[in-house]
Amino acid sequence: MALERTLILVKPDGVQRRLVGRIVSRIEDKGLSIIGMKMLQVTPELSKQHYAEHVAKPFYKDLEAFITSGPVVAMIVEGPEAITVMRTLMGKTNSRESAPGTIRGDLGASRQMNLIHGSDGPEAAAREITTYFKANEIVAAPNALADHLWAKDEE
Ligand code: D4T
Repeated sequence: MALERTLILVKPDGVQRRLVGRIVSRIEDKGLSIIGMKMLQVTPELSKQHYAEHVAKPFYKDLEAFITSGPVVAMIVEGPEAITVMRTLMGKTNSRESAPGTIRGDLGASRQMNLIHGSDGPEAAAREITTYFKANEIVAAPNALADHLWAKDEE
């Protein structure tokens, strides 16, 4: 198992619906660490960089309009297997199909307005963290509760 970092966005729908606090609470409740956090406006250029794999797809135009429609909250989240743990916590891309108990399953009802983004693998996480954060914006500190959250061989 590995201590991983993942890039999380509370998307414009989450910010407009005043769900930032509840989404952050879900991440903190899980015992993960937030080691970088900021609010920003995604530009069309940043959207194309972030969603490079989707730029040629039919839904990209609407996706860019949505992700640039208002501020987002970007976070770097750290913890054992944080990438997978966050994907599980988020639920399926289409919120209508997301299980109750997940962020999307509990709070959302849309495929596009699905509240939260999380990196889908280690390569994406590394690329996306660099896209959204400068090195000096990462404030990593030891998790003081680690001894109560995981065994040593889980880190
Ligand atoms: P993100 O990347 O935003 O966390 O979403 P996922 O990783 O869960 O899902 P994705 O990359 O497949 O899709 C990116 C983004 O595009 C929206 N979308 C997706 C859309 O508007 N229409 C579609 O048909 C699909 C497949 C939703 C998430």
